[in-house]
Amino acid sequence: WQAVHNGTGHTQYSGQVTLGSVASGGTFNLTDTARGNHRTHNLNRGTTGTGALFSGPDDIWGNGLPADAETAGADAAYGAGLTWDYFKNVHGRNGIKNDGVGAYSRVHYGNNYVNAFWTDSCFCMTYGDGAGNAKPLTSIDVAAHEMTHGVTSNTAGLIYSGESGGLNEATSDIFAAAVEFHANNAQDPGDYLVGEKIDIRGNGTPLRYMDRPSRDGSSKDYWYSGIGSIGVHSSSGVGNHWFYLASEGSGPKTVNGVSYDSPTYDGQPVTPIGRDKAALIWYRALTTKFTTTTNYAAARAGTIAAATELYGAGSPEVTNITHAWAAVNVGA
Ligand code: ASN
Ligand code: ZN
Repeated sequence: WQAVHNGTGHTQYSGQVTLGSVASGGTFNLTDTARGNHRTHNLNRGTTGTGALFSGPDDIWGNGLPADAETAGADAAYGAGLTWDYFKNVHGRNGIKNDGVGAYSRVHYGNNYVNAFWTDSCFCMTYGDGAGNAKPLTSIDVAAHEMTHGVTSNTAGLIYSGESGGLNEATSDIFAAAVEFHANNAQDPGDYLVGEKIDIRGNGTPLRYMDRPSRDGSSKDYWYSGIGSIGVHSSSGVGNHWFYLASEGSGPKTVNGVSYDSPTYDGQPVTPIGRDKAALIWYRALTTKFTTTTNYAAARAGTIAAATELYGAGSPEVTNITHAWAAVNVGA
């Protein structure tokens, strides 16, 4: 006999949250029946296998501190739930494969592991605990980034190298930002930064910036011939910058207390359409226009086609996103 519950998570990054859980034989486990039975597992420093489904005698998960093994589980479960809800509520997508079936999360991967990743073969996402100043990689944006890799794999299938690899990475950063804004969590409000909670470099800076991607020292603000030869986490800058410009426009701006200043390649200003429309356009392009080999020129064409279907030929949305592509040096 099983009963669906709503447990209480005490997360490290997002405060107290509600988590889907199941009661079975006097114990509770972290299975989210409202989201395709998405499960959260503890690898307990292992690096292979499924680990153990989090379970316990109460329905309280974590204490807000990383020393409690359940805390990372609470954060990961919360991030997966927010990402599920975002794709469902905003895009009408019912899970990673749009079939209502949940994935699973694995936390406490290895020792001092400073990364997180999605794996197609296990249909799962995995989180390290960080090391030194770098905290556990279980923030909302990192969870949304990794889960979005699953969505990309099951839609456009953007090959993870060259320009399509940069677009694959940009897609994960774009929806990471969108999920974080949509969540509207008081402890972790939405921003156009990636991994700002993790302190991965130990100096308080985020992993990536979308308003001016080169702020991280390696990402590119603008397309150039040969950008397909650099790392996918750097060529993604062009797509991230496009999304920022389309959402918020060029120049200085403060959103949720974070200050941005987004430049343009051609020096021309970009008028924003807002992040909700920009995200709808990207999702429609990802799921109906992009293919495994889409490059930046094709992404421009695909988003313009998607925006034309959504808002009409000659609409301000089409005009402004076209300007945003010119502003990242992706021309006609
Ligand atoms: N965190 C990285 C990512 O999702 C892991 C990787 O580089 N494969 O892109
Ligand atoms: Zn990624």
